[in-house]
Amino acid sequence: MGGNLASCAGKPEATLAAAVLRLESLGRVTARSSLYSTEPVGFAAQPRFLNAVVALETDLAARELLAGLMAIEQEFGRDRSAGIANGPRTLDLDLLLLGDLEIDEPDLEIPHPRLAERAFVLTPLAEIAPDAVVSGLGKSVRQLLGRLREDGQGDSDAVVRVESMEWDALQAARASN
Ligand code: PH2
Ligand code: MG
Ligand code: MG
Repeated sequence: MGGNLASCAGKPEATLAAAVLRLESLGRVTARSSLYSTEPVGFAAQPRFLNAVVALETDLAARELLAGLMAIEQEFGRDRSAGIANGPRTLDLDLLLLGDLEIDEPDLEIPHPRLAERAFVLTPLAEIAPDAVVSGLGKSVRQLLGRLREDGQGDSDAVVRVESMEWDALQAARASN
């Protein structure tokens, strides 16, 4: 998940925290990474992003899950019509992995096709699923992140772990539900 514009929920950290709660409508959130401040990739002239990764246990099929994620993006004001590719957004919910499923269709690719190149994805993903094997690539998340770092990515301010009251409060909110 990621975002770099304020939404109806507030700042991006509030949006991401609120989105985790909404993900509970699609299944059970079983793990979540720390929150990271990340350098924009693909289009530089925009604010830094906040990114995180969560694990969701769900009975939904890939397409149903995708539809659910897009509906939640819209609840938080995601406007795809105004979008520059890779540009600023209130909330982006991308499907990274779904078990060992592989789907290669124009509007749905699993595993996420750019996952292995993106430190802002692999760093939080490695926190919650270092040993997950990325189907198609046959490599674990930990291996992919190691390779990215060898290639010189992961310079000091590209992906920085941040503390957030909103994000930390989530645990308490979920526990009391
Ligand atoms: N998402 C993109 C493009 N670029 N950069 C960062 N740092 N974080 C993102 O989530 C991100 C991005 C397309 O979805
Ligand atoms: Mg994305
Ligand atoms: Mg997306």
